[in-house]
Amino acid sequence: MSQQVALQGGDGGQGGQILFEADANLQTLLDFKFKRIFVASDGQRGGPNRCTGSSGKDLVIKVPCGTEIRHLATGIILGDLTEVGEILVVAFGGKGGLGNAHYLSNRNRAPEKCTEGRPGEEWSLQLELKLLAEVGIIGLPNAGKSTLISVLSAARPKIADYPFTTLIPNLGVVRRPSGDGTVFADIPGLIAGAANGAGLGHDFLRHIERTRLLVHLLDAGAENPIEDFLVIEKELLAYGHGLIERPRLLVLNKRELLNENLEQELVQKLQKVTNKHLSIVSAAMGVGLELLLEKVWKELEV
Ligand SMILES: Nc1nc2c(ncn2[C@@H]2O[C@H](COP(=O)(O)OP(=O)(O)OP(=O)(O)O)[C@@H](O)[C@H]2O)c(=O)[nH]1
Ligand SMILES: [Mg+2]
Repeated sequence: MSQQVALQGGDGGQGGQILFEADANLQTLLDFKFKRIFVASDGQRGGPNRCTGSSGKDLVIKVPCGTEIRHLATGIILGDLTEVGEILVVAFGGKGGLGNAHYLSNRNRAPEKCTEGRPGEEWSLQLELKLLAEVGIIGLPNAGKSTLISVLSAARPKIADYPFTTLIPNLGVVRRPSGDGTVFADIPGLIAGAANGAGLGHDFLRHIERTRLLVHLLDAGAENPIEDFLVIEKELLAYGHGLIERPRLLVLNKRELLNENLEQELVQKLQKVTNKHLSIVSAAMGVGLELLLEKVWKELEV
């Protein structure tokens, strides 16, 4: 009798599934530089007495919030994990095989037949991190972008009087009068030809793709702030992804470097060329920042 039971083999267990989960403690995708292949565990063999094997353990891969997951070959976006704890199942485990108990008949009480389990899904995926900031600060190198975020928020990025001080974006939370926080991103400087790889290129602009507002910072002490404005506009256009249509506030920084007459003249010229209202600030001296923030909050209300 026990022999007969032993031959009624149960089904194999389902293979584990693979899923991504957005984790608040991760800020980068660096872990994936070193580990690129992920395999969930197999389902267990079926046991005697029609006992189904246990399912394979799921494999949970943690990624930072803001990770976009694409199918590598087609580029189709499978998911965009923006909220902490958000989950995307990317591969289902293979179905377990059928044990011989399925082939029992009155004539054959100990069939040697069974069905093999199916392989689990296998995908090549591309992960891309796009920061989640509502406001992006853009401009040429040295315009004072990092200085601005450092005076508006608790962020403490490196600040220096040479170009390309910022190499990776800095995030800072700026408090509204209501106490709510809004995330600002200070990104590396753009230069003419960035779309073709000049300077640090323009790939980092993906980090401001999700912003609702851009603050374009101009250096009042530069030789030609109007030309500087046009350079950045051109690069935004070249980058695409709708950035050129994003609402922008134009801000002239380093105000104290201009005397009153020069300031008037420059402001008028800039307004004519840009057709935009201009905020004039000194990030370093903390001048004009309250007015600037008022404008930011107003823009974000819309
Ligand atoms: N005079 C004056 N200098 C400023 C002001 N804001 C920033 N700076 C100076 O400008 C220089 C560049 O400032 P950063 O904040 O590093 O400029 P950035 O735009 O982040 O530069 P990159 O990271 O290289 O793109 C530093 O020496 C700052 O101290 C300002 O309002 N007035
Ligand atoms: Mg900087």
